[in-house]
Amino acid sequence: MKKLSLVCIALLCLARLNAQEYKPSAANLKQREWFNDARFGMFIHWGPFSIPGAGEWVMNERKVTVENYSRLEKFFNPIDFDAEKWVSTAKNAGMKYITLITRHHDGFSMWDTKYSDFNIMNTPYKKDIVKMMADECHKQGIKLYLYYSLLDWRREDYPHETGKTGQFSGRKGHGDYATYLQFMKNQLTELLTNYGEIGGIWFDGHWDQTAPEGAADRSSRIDWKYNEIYGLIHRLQPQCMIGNNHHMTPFAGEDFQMFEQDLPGENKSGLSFQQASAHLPLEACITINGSWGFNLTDTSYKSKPALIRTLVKSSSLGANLLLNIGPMPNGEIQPEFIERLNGMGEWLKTYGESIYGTTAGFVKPQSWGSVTQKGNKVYIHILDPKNASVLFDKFPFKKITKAYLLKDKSAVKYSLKNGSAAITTGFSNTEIDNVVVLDVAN
Ligand code: H79
Repeated sequence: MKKLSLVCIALLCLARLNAQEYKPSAANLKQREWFNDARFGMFIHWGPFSIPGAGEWVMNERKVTVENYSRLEKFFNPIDFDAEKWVSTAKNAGMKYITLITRHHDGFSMWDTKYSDFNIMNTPYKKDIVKMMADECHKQGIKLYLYYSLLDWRREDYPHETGKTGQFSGRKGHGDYATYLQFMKNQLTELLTNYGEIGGIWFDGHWDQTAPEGAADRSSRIDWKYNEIYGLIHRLQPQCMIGNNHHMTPFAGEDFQMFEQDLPGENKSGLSFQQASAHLPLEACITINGSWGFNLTDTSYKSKPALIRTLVKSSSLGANLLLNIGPMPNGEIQPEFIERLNGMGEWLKTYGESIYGTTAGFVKPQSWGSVTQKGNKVYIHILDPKNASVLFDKFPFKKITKAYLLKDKSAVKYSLKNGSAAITTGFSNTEIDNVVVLDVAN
C-alpha cells in the first residue's frame, strides 16, 4: 500500500513537471478539438521546384548547386494561379483545412519576406502567394496551416556539414545555427503576424540531422532549440498548433502528430516506426500519385475508391487525412487530381456523417473494413463484403436499437447475444463502402 502511494506521488510529480514544461492554452485545446473533428485536409506542395516537373526534391536529386538553382526564381510566373479556385477545390472535396508550403528544403519563400531575397516578390509574378491563400481561406471558412522547412539546402548558416541531404549545393562555408535559428524565428514571426489566424505550423526536415528512421539512436546532431521556436509560436498565436514531421514520438510543446505516407500504426513507407500518440490529434499525409511536388511523369494515381478507403481507414484510426496535391508550375491543378477530389467530395455528401467528428472505432481495421464512432452511433464501414456477415466477439455496447444503411436508411439485419454482435451483410461489392449505422445504447 505504502509502495503504491509512493508510486502514485512520483507519477503525480512527473505529470506536474511535464505540465509545467508545456501547458497548452485553452485556445490551443479548442483548436486541437476542431482539428480532430475536421478529418480531411489538403496539402499543397508548390513553388519554383514545380517547374522542372520532377518533384520538390529536384535540387537534391539532380545535384543542382545553389547558383544554378537560383535561376528558377526568374522562371516562376504562375499566371493561372487562382486562390479562389484552389480553396473552392478543397472545399468541394469536403476538406476543412489547407496546409500550404511556405518554404520547402530548397529555401524558396512563397511570401513577401524581409529575411531572404529568394522569394516570390523577386519572381516575375511578384505577388504574395501566402497572403492570397490566407485571405481566400479566411473568406471561405477553410483553416490555413503552414508548412515550414527546418532544413535548408541553400543557406550557408544551416548546419549543412552535419546534414544528410543538400550535399551537392556547392556551399563552402560553415553552418552557424545561432544565426539560422534567428532567421527562422524572424520568418515565423512574419508568418504569424501578417496573415491572420493560422491553424498550425507543420515542421519538416529534422531527420536531416539524425540517423535514418528505424535506427536505434535517432538523436539529433544539432540542438534545434525547439523550446525557443515553439515558445515563440505559442506566444504569437496561442491557438496555433505545432507539429513536427521528425518521424519520432512527439517532443514537448507539440500539439499534433503526423505520419508520412502511412496511417498511424502502419509502416509501409519505412518512415513511421513511431507509435501513435494516445493524447495528441493524429494526421496522415499521403500523396495522390507517388509525388509531393508536381511530377510530369508520375502517373501512378490512386483510384477514387482507394483514396476514399484511405480516408475511411484513417478516420477509423482516429486520424485526419492530409491529402496532397502538387499543382503545375502555371498554377493549375492537374485534372487527374481535380477529378479525384471532386469524387471524394461527392461521396462525403452522403457519407460525411460517418467521417467528420468521429473517433476511432472500438476495433482496429479488419480485413473486411473498419469502424468509426460518434455519440450513440457506430459506423461499420464494410469495404470488402466477401463474407455473409460481420461478427464482433466483444461488442462494447449493451443494446443495438437500430441498424440501417447510411446511404438510404434501409434496415440491416443484426443480432446481439451474450455480448457478441453480428451484422448480416449480403452487401453490394460494387459500393466503395457499405456503411451500416448502428444506433447503440448502454
Ligand atoms: O514535403 C514532403 C517531402 O519533400 C518531405 N516530407 C514530405 C511531407 C520528405 N522528406 N523526406 N522524405 C520526404 C522522405 C524521403 C524521400 C526520398 Fe525521395 C526518397 C528522398 C529521396 C528519395 C521522394 C522521392 C523525394 C525524392 C524522391
